[in-house]
Amino acid sequence: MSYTYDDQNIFAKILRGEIPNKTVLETDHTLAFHDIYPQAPIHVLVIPKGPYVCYDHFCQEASDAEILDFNRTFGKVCEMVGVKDGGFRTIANAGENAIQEVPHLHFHILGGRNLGRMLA
Ligand code: DGP
Repeated sequence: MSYTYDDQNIFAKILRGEIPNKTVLETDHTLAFHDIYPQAPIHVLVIPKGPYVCYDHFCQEASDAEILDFNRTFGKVCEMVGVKDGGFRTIANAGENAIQEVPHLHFHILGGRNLGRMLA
């Protein structure tokens, strides 16, 4: 499966500085920022800076440096926003069935309340 990246998506615009964001952490390859429509007291998005539509795309085409940076940044962000003690949920929607709204890979980090069961 090949992916086509739309560089007019909202996160591409955030990465280009065309739309403001509330940054939690920025590294060479990764940006983490607060979700504009938080679904929990803590709701942060972690995105690679590279043009990847979804996690599968990222895993197939990102460099080792990008993958390492994304994962290490994810861990640092969890520490920074304080979700580790109470626990948290990570979601990465991909494609139509998951109703992915923004076609640029993003990991949601949700925490700060009991999130209920997801896989019921
Ligand atoms: P998803 O359905 O997984 O594609 O989630 C997209 C998320 O992106 C959703 O929780 C709302 C968030 N979002 C959409 N537009 C913006 C924006 O302009 N700024 C920020 N910070 N978040 C946005």
